[in-house]
Amino acid sequence: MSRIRSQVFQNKVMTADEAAALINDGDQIGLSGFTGSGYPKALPGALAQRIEAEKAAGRQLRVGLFTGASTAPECDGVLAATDGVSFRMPYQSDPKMRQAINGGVTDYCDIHLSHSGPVVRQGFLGRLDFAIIEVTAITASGELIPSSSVGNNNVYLDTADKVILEVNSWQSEALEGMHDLYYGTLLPPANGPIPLIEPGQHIGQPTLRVDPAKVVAVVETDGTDRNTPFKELDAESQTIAGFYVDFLLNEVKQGRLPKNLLPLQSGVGNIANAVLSGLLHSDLTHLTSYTEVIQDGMLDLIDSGKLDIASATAFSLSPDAAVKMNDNAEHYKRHIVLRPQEISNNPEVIRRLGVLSCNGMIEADLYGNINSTHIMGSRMQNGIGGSGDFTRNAYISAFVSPSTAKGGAISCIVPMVSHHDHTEHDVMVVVTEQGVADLRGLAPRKRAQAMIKVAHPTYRPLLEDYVAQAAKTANSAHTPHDLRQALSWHVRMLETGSMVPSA
Ligand code: 0RQ
Repeated sequence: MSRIRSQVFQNKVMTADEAAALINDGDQIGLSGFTGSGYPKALPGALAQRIEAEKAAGRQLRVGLFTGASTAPECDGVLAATDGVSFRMPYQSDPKMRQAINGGVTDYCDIHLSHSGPVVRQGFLGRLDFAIIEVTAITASGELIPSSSVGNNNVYLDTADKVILEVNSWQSEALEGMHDLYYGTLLPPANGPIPLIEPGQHIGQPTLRVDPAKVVAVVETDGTDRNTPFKELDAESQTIAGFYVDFLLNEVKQGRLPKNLLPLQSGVGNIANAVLSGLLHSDLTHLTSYTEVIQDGMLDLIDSGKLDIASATAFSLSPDAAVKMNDNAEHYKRHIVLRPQEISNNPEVIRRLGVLSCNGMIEADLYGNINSTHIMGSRMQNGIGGSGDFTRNAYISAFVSPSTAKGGAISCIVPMVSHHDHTEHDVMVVVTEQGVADLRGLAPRKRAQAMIKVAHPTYRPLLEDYVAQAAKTANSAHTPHDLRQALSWHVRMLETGSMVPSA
C-alpha cells in the first residue's frame, strides 16, 4: 500500500528538484532531523545543487536552517559545502558545517534545545518560510506518522508558511504508535503544567498534524538514516563508565536513590554509550530513561529486560542497531516513546521526574565550571545541545570525560575554563578515568581539591601549584584565581602544542 494514503497529498507529489525550485534566496527553513535520524534525505541535496546552479548563473541563493539537532553529511554537509547557509540553529556536528561556522560564513545561534522550539513560536527568529519534514507515512485523513526523530517537527509544521513533506519508505511502518505529540499550549500566559509524571506516559496523539493547504510538495524517498557505528568500547571509556555506575550504586546504598535509580539521561558519544553498557552489566533492574536520544546501549538494556521504558525525541543508532530496531519496532514500541524536544528537554518535566543527567564535556575547571562547546575558547565544536536543559534541572548532574585530550597534550581539567556552558552552580559530579569528583555541598576551595584528584597525574602538581599561587595573590578570596595565569595553560597549548610546560 502507498505510504501516501490521502488523495489530497497524492496530488502534491513531485520530484525533489521540483520542490527545491520553490525555495527562494533569504528563506528560513525548519528541517526535520535529530542526531542523524529523521532528516530529509532528498531535498537538501537538490537544494545544494540549485544553490550551485544559481551561483554559476551569478545569482545568490542563501538560506537559514533550523533543525531539531545534528543531521548528516547529506543534509548539513552538502548544504554547508555550498556556502549557501546564512544562519544555523540550534545544534550541529557536521565537519563542513563546523567549518562554515568557524570561518564566519554561517551565523550559528547555539542555544538550549528546549529553547529552540519556543523561540520560533515566539517569533524571535523572524518568519519561517518552509518546513521540510521527513515522515513515515501520511494517513487517509491527512495526519503525519513521524519517522525516527520528532525534534522540532511539530513547531516547524505549525509555524512555517509552506510545508514540503518527504515520505520515506525506508522507515519502518511499525513506528506508528511510538510517538507522543503533545498539542497543549506551551507559551505563557495560556500554558498550564505539562501533565507528564512518568517517562513512559503518552499525553498527546501518535501523529503530527499539518494544515494541508500549506503543503506545497510531497516527495517520496527511501534513504537510510546516517547511523554511524559506535567505536569499540575502549578501556578508558569502560573505566569512566564503571566509576559513574559505582557512584550511582553508592547513592542507592546511601538511600539517596531508589533501587531502580531515577530516569537516566545519557548524552551523545562513546562514553555515554559505555555508561549504558556498564548498566547492562550491573544488577540494576526496572530502569527508566528520560533523555534525548536512544542509542545502541538502550536497545541492549531493553533486550536484557533491565530497562522498562525509554522516552526520547530521536534514535541515534549504529547501522546494525537500526536494522534491529526496524525489524522489531512492534516490540520496542512497548518500551520506547518519541516526543517533541519541547517535551523531552523540558526543564519542568526534567526537574519533576528527577532525571540523572550524564553528558560529555570539552573541559572542566577547578571549581566545576564546564565548557561543552568551544575548543580553546573560540572554535565551535558542536553546540550546547540538550546538555544545559538536563544539567540545570537534573536531580544529580554529572559530566564524564577522559582527563586529557590529544594524547595527553591537553588537560581537560584546567584552572579556568576558556568558555562557560554550565556553571559551578549546576554541576554536581565530574567523572574521569582517575575517579569521581563529587562536588555537592562543597565550597570552592574544597571543590578544587576534589577536581585535582580527577585530573591526570601529569597535571595534578601544576593544578596544585596554580591553587597555591592563586591563594597568595592580593585578589585571593572566596574562589582563588590568579587572573594573569588563569588561561595561561590554553595560551601555552596554542603557542607550543601542549599544556605541559617545557622543562
Ligand atoms: O577532537 O575531533 O579533532 O579528534 O574535541 O572530543 O573525545 O571525541 O568527545 O565525542 O565525547 O564529545 C563535549 C564535544 C564531547 C560532546 C563533546 C577534542 C577531541 C576531539 C571531540 P578531534 P571527543 P565526544 C545531549 C547532550 C554538547 C552537547 C551535549 C558534545 C573533539 O559531548 O557535543 O552534551 N556535548 N548534548 O580531541 C581541546 C579539550 C578537548 C578537546 C576534547 N579539553 N581541549 N580539544 N577535545 N577535549 C545530546 C544532544 O544534545 C543532541
